Amino acid sequence: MKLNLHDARTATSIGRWLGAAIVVCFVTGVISHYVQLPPDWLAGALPSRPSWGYRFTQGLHVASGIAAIPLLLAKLWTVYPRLFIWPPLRSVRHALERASVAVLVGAAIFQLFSGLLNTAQWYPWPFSFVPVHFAVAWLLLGALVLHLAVKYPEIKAHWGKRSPGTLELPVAEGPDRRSLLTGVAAAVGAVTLTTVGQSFTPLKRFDLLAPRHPDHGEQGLPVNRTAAAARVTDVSAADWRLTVLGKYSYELTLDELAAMPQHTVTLPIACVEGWSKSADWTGVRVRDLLERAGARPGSAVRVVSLERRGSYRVMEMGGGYTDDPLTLLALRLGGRTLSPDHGYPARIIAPNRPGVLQTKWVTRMEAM
Ligand SMILES: Nc1nc2c(c(=O)[nH]1)N[C@H]1C(S)=C(S)[C@@H](COP(=O)(O)O)O[C@H]1N2
Ligand SMILES: [Mo]
Repeated sequence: MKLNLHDARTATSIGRWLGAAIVVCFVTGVISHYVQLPPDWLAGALPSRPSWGYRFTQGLHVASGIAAIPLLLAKLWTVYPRLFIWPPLRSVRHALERASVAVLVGAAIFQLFSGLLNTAQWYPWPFSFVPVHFAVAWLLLGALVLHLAVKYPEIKAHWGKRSPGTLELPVAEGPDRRSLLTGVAAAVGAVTLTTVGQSFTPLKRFDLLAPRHPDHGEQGLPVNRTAAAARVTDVSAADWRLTVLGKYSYELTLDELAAMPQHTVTLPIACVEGWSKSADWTGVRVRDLLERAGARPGSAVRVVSLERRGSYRVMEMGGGYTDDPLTLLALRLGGRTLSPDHGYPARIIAPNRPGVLQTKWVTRMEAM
């Protein structure tokens, strides 16, 4: 007799790991969303420390999402016979339950695969990723809470190690539950180990499957949008000016900027797409630039790039970041002049910020 692994006990065992991964992914995703697109009331309160905070939460977001993929596949395999139960709808309550499971499965598949494709910068869909991924996250959370409520009696009955009513059948003729769970755990371990090095650099030598390797890129740092893609390849040091707007607006040449007090900080680029890499940046403190324009300490700033179009041309940064001595308008990376792809002649680097907000090719700063 074959042990039936399409049962509630197996579904519960895999389901709790899947549920945990989805909850971690949801929480870190919401953090990422509000750090990247804060409402006005939050923008001024976002903390710039710990400097590795965003790297940690976003690394966890992408890792938990990737780990959830084999868990979701295993869970769907465990429960798929229920798709074909007959009669398909027994009552109104049953119809509603099936509809909620359809939403849950659809939302989970959409989130995990749209997120995975996003890490590869592949957007084969006609909508913009961030708002849709964010909205469906809430749909997924709602459907998950409903599912847990509906299934509570079954989950409770099968949660413990030795649940009553579960017959342990002979395992000789088929894979036993333990083997299945070990296999699923091995799959989760394998996809995690071969991708997590993209942000957790101690494991970078195992980074075989992630789209980015932290060491691959100019000046030892990956590049998301190149100078060519942003059409800012023809910057001339002689013509470039930094304009700082405030009570006392002023303009600086590149030489004048380089003559201001320079500071070196070690901070990561932590890309929303999942890769992170720390580097040494040298430049002028943003707070010194703002102070010189007569801005109050802790003023917010709007930063404008030379880039003509693109979602990251203009960036706003709250007072928590502008006041931090680690926040620089950087001119150098690893001791050398920034390469065009890394934002020559000047780019923002701030602690605890998503990579998308580390604006490259800066030309103007406006105290707010
Ligand atoms: N002006 C501008 N700045 C930008 C971007 C951009 O598209 N335009 N991309 C951002 C993104 S998504 C990331 S992850 C970082 C990457 O910095 P790097 O290319 O120097 O590693 O730059 C950010 N700065
Ligand atoms: Mo990014």
